[in-house]
Amino acid sequence: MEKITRMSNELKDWIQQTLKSGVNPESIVAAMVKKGFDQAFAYSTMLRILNNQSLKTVDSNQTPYMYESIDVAKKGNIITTTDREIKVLLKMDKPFITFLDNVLSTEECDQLIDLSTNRLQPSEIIDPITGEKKAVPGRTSKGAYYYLNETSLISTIERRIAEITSHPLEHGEGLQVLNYNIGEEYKAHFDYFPANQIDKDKGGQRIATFLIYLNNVEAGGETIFPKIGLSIVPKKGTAVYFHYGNSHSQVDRMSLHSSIPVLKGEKWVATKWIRQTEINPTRKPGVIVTE
Ligand code: PD2
Ligand code: ZN
Repeated sequence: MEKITRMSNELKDWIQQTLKSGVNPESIVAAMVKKGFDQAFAYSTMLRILNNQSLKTVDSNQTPYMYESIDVAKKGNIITTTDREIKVLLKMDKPFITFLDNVLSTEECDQLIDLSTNRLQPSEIIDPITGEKKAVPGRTSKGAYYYLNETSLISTIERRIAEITSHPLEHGEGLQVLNYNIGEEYKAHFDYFPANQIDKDKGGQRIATFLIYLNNVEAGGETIFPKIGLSIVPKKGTAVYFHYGNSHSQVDRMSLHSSIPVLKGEKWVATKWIRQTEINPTRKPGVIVTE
């Protein structure tokens, strides 16, 4: 169904009144999306109405997120690893996002797709209430999961990610390869865990995501950051790296993101979620949908 991208004056008045009555902007946006509004449109309208003051970026029980300097941002426009030169294409501070080119070679992308094709299973999320894994309509892709250093290809990729991000390989969850067919998507979510599901003995909170694009998608399939109106178009061998957890254990709600439906072709990505400390490498990954 076509999403609504126009706003009547009545609706604008209603939003202003509702904001005045103390309702949180994010709840209003969520209500608009439920009513059929395009999410990016709903956020940009809300920002306009708020005179471009930033939207609330934290849980109600969290003090404002404190942005800290991120190692990648200090590495210049070309990041040199032991085996590759990575080119920085885009940098953003708040939320911290960087888009990188030449992260994987064409051959590495193809090999990872080949390795994963027979291993795909319906993707699951972790239920934020029960903590159990389950398939949900909001995440229609299929996924293949790998243990740390499972093959030499996985090992090479993991070492490279660790060198680029300066986060030790052991802080990373097992690599996850996702495949989306036409119409498949991953609705808006945060990658970090709700406070009640952080296991301090198993790496603690997730603080960053390294997402590698393994193919070009003919139409659709962008990774969207709806709160800032950013859309990343998949390009084979590139990666988006975003950071959302600081040394005070705060999480950045500006990191909300989604993968919009593939319209033509298919989409392959590899995701590495990074934790605060070393995790048990036998644990398989999962993601929380909270919005
Ligand atoms: O495939 C994507 O673009 C995407 C978007 C949002 C992947 C993830 N999140 C993820 O793996 O967390
Ligand atoms: Zn995600």
